[in-house]
Amino acid sequence: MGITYEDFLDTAYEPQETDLVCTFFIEPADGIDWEAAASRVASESSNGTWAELHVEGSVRDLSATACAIDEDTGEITVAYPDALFEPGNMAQVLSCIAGNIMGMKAVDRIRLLDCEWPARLTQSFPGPQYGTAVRTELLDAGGRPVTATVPKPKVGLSTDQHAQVGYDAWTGGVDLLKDDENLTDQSFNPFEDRLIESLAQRDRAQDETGETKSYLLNVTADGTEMLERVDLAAEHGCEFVMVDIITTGWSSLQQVRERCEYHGLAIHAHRAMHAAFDRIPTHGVSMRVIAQIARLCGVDHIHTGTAGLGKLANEDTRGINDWLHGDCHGLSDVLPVASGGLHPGLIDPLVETLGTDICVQAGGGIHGHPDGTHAGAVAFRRAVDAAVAGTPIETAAADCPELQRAMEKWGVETPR
Ligand code: RUB
Ligand code: CA
Repeated sequence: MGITYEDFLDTAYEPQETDLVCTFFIEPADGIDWEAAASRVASESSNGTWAELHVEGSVRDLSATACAIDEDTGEITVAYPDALFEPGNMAQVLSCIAGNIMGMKAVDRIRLLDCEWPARLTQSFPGPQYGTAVRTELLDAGGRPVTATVPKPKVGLSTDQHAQVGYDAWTGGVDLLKDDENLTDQSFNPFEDRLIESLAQRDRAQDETGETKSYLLNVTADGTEMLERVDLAAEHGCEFVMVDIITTGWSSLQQVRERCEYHGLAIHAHRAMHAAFDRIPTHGVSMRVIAQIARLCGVDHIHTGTAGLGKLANEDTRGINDWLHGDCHGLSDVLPVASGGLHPGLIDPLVETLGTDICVQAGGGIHGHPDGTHAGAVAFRRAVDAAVAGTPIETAAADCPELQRAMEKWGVETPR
C-alpha cells in the first residue's frame, strides 16, 4: 500500500510536546468533505502529494497529521513532527506551514490562525536581544509607554527638515524619532546624511532635556546593502534600526538580527504589507502568526495595531500583545507598537485597553498640531503621562495649553 491523503488524517492523534501545532481556518471546496480537505492540508504542507507514493523506510515519520476538525468553527488542527523543520530557517518553516496549501484547489479559503511552537524549534531562533527591556536599557521610559513619532509627509522632507522635525519632537518629550516605511535612501534625503544629521540633533535634544533619545533608522534594502546600513548605524552611534520586515523578507531579517547582535542594536519592525496576508479574515496568515514569526526571528518592537482606535482596520491587538509579552520557551518578549491615526485624545482609551507596556507612535497626531511639531509632541507626551497617572485628559489639558489645543482640534475621535 502506498502513501495517500488518508494517511495524513488521524483524529485520535494527540500532538506531542515536540510537534509544531498549527490551527487553520478552512472552507473546503465544493465536492470535498472536511476530512478530505484537512488531510490535504496536512499532506501538502509536509511530505505528501496528489498521487499515491510508494516509498520504503522512515519517510512517514516526517508526515504531518490532521488531528482535529471542528466543522462549526471551520478550524482544523495539524501537528508537524519537529524533524520536518530545519532549525533556525524561517523561510523553510513557512514554505511548509504557509506554502503551497495557501493556493490549493481543495479549499476555497485557508488561513493560518495560530501556532504552538515547540521548544527545540523555537530555541533554534535567537529571539529579541532586548524586547521590552529597551524601555530601561536603551531609553528612560520607566513604566510609561515608550513614545515615538514619524515625520510627515512620510517622504519628501529634505535631510535638514527631517532632522529639525526630530529635534522638535525629541525636545517636546518624544523618546524615538522613526523613519517612515518608504523612506530609505532617496536623493531628497540620503541615508547617511540623514543618519548623521538626525543623530546630531538627537545629541542636542538629549543635552537639553536630560532624557535619553534615540532614532529608528530605516535600513530596509537588499540583504547586502541592509547589512552595510546596519554597520553605518552602529558606527555613528545609533541604538536602533528599523526594518520593513514583510517587504524585505524573513531571511533578510534573520541576517540583520545576527549583525545587530554583533553591534548591540535593537530592531524596530515595521509591518507594511502585512494586510496582504491578514486582512481577509478567512484567508492568509493571521497577524498573530506574523508577530510570532517576528519574535522568533528576533525583532525588539513590532507594530500590532491600535485595537481599532486608530485609522487602520480593527484587529486582535490585545491577544497578540499578550502573546508577545508572555513566555515562549525563554525567548525575550517584544514591545508592541500601537500606530496609525493616533493623537492625544486616543491615548487614554488605548492605555486602558493595551496597558503601559507598549510603544505609542504618532505621525499626523503630532505634526498636524495647529502649533507645529514641538507643541504636538508636548501634547502627546502629556497625554501619555496623564493616562499612566490616571489623570483625566481634560484635567491634564487645563494646565497644558498644547494639549488643550490638540483636544480642541481632534477631540477623542477615531480618524478614517
Ligand atoms: C503612522 C504611520 C505608521 C502606520 C503603521 O502615521 O504612518 O507607519 O500607520 O501602521 P499616522 P501599523 O500616525 O500619521 O497615522 O502600526 O498599523 O502597522
Ligand atoms: Ca508609516
